[in-house]
Amino acid sequence: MKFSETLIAKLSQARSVCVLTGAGISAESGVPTFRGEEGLWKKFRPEELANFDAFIRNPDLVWEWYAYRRKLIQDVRPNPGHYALVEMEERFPDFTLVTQNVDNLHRRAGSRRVFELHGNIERSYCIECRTFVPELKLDELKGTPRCEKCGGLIRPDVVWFGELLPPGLFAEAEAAAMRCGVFLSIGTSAVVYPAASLPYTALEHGAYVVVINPERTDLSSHAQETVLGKAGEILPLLVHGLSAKSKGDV
Ligand code: BV8
Ligand code: ZN
Repeated sequence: MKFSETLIAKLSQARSVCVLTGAGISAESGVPTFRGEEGLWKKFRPEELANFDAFIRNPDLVWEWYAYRRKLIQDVRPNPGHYALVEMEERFPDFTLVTQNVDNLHRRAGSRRVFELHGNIERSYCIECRTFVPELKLDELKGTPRCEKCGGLIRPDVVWFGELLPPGLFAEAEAAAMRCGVFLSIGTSAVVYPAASLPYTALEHGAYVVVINPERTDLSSHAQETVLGKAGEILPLLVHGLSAKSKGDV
């Protein structure tokens, strides 16, 4: 895999790097993407499940779906793509990892500063008294869990369509996109907003924007580069290429 001189040079000089990830970075761990062939949305339509009204209409159906995804995520492990981003966090003084994924795999890989824009499927809270409930025992999960304090419905701590992102978090992600020298958009179709606006914010502020994806995305026609391939294969090579550069091997 030969990376462009420019990409290696830009990354070698960069003090500030911002990364946006989507479902694609977890694909090689065995987590289905949303719009891929085996995509999650193929079986379920988002508006049916990932929004508050659907939850109120049929909380059992929505919990069945989240329990299915939580079980799936519990049985997989981070892949070399996740671990390469942990190494990047060590390497760059100002490194910001922004993810749309709710699968907790970046944290499990060891990434410390992770902006979970759309929440985390491993957390849940009461819609009435907002109490966060401790670890929900999945195998005991029959139907919709209730709040021990007030009896209210418990929901997963994820951002549903039509819901605002965690206040402040998106503003911090946007600030990172504005100040970064290099912005990597990894494993995302970049169609869900406002997350998908981050690479464009970086472009407007002069960053070198690179798409890493087995296929071109809407962003590819605006980004400086699109590196075609799987994140779990590309990212370790990129980190390796950088360290080789700094050791002056190349
Ligand atoms: C909001 C959590 C304010 C839940 C998710 C502006 C324009 C148009 C629409 C809107 C707009 N602003 C707001 C909207 C509405 C909406 C939206 O964006 N709709 C889209 C569909 C058009 N946005 C919202 O509702 C947001 N809230 O705006 O609030 C507001 C309030 C009221 C009214 C208006 C506005 C909230 C959005 C958050 C929704 N929650 N997830 C859950 O997970 O259950 S979104 C969910 O879907 C994910 O988090 C992610 O964001 C998205 C899926 O995208 P990807 O992760 O990119 O996955 P995908 O499958 O699409 O692509 C995978 C890619 O990986 C592919 O390109 C593939 O080629 C690649 N790949 C595959 N294998 C690999 C790989 N890449 C690398 N390596 C591999 N091995
Ligand atoms: Zn409660």
